[in-house]
Amino acid sequence: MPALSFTHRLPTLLLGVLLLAAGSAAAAELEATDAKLRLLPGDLPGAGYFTLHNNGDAPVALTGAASEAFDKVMLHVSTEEDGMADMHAVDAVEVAPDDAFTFAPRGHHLMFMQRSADLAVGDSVAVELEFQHRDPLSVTFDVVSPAER
Ligand SMILES: [Cu+2]
Repeated sequence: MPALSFTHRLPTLLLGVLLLAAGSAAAAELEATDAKLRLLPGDLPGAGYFTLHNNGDAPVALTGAASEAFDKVMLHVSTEEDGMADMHAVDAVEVAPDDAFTFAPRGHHLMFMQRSADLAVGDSVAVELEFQHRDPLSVTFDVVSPAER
């Protein structure tokens, strides 16, 4: 029944048009949601988690990140071999069009090293996500305690 399926698709189409009208197409193409920085005490590195949404029509490759509050930010992935937790650096994370990639505990994360600014739980931190062949994306990370999620 073509008429019925058209009716069902209509609200989605309308929503898409409204979203495009609300913001610039460039801003909506790539977005990071649920960005959190898990702060550890002292000089211990913090871990960043977020979901990167690629709403565009070309793949994107996240190649790094930077923040004024830390001297160094790295892309890491956690691994577990023979019950031993470890982590190593990742060169890039690719996200296909219409796909999303989640950085989460025990998986990929941003490693925030060598803190250069005072931070406390409840603060927010500006982080630039860096990509291959495209401008960086500025994302605000909420600073959370290690006990959170
Ligand atoms: Cu790490």
